Amino acid sequence: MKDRITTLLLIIKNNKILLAQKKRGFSVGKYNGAGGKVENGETVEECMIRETREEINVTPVNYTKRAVITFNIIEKGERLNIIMHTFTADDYEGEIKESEEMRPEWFDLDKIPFDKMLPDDKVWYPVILAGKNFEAYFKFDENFNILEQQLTVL
Ligand code: 8DG
Repeated sequence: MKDRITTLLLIIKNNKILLAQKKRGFSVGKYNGAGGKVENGETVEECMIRETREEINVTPVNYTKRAVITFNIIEKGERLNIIMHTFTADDYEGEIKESEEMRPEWFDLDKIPFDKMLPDDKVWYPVILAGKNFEAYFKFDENFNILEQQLTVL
């Protein structure tokens, strides 16, 4: 089975979280952190910083790796593991700006729009927000329903 390495960054500052609404791609209309696929020769950290600059125009400050989440999905009829290295940052440099890909927006931590997010997010965001690091696995069917899930706090 093929693997795809990706990153995600959540900026959490002053009791608010910065999410961004995807303007194109597989999860159009949904809110997510900044992130994308690791490119050739790049470390996951370099990818996380590059994707954040490209998508919301800021550079993360004080970031930490918090989780590795594996999404086992079906793409073009084949099972694929998307491995997502998940970071948080408590600050950033620069000015937050909308890009062609994402429209950023701050949310209170108790008003995260899970109904407009991918279905696994409501499972693992509370773990991150509780300050814990973890590893998780989600298996999806072709309609992005969760078939199996595991989460281990580290
Ligand atoms: P491209 O469209 O420019 O080719 O791609 P990209 O920006 O490099 O990557 P992408 O495939 O659009 O990135 C998908 C992002 O979404 C990446 O950060 C990983 C993340 N992601 C999933 N599945 C899930 C999920 O179920 N929940 C969350 N929160 N994020 C997810 O791929």
